[in-house]
Amino acid sequence: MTETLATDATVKAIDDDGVAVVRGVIDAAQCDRLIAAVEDLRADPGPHFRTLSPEGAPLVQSDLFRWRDHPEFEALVTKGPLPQLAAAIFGSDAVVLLEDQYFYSAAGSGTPSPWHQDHPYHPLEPWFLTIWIPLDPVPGETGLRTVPKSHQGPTYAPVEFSAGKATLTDDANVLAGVPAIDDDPVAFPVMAPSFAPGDAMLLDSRALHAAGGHCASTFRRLSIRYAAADTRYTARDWPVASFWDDHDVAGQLGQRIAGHAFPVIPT
Ligand SMILES: O=C(O)CCC(=O)C(=O)O
Repeated sequence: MTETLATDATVKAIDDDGVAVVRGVIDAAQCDRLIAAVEDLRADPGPHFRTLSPEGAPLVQSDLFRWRDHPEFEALVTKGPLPQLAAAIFGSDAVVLLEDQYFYSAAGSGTPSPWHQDHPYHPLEPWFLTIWIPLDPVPGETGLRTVPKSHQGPTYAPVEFSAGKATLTDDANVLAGVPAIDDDPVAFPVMAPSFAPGDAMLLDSRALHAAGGHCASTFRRLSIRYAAADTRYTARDWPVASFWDDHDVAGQLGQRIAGHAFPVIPT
């Protein structure tokens, strides 16, 4: 394994709290190149592109699985600090690249990313890692916030992010809804660090988190998700992200997901 930004404290924080913040994961020049890449990809939306904001409202948009379409995204997700951080967290030499996602909020937008866990959107076990990175200065209190230790609690129903075309399959839901986190600071003490562009929040996929809100300036950020090498497809009796219908592994219970769609990244 090559040099990594992850310290023992980072690995322990993910284990104990489900969250760790790592500063300066990518530098200003790479943030600028990734901002340009987000704009290139917005101009050429993929099959999973969604406008999340209600019709007529200032835009909040997102797209997934674009790393094969842009060399800047490919370099970010397959080389350097991100896979190395994930490998250190999973204690392995290789990780599975699960998903790259960008979020774009236009200046003046106000559509938040609601409180949710990443885990229930994916028919996978065990948990996986999300690395969230702001590329622009975070406008106000719109950075990622989380409830430390919530990765040890219940799994709640996935929440639909999109005001337009749905992102979830429509299976019957058997899970309780996410509680009103901001209304109960005793039960749900929220951690809301400040971020500079290029800093990262690492999250266990079972950790409750939210982001967004009123953006006085344009706010672009990335969520890159890595899974442990032995991650397998499992059945869910609740809605999952609709893109799972497109994957060969869908329905193959117990099947490892590593393969063409979800490549193994050696570190
Ligand atoms: O940046 C955002 O608005 C949301 C990020 C997030 O919640 C996620 O990627 O799971």
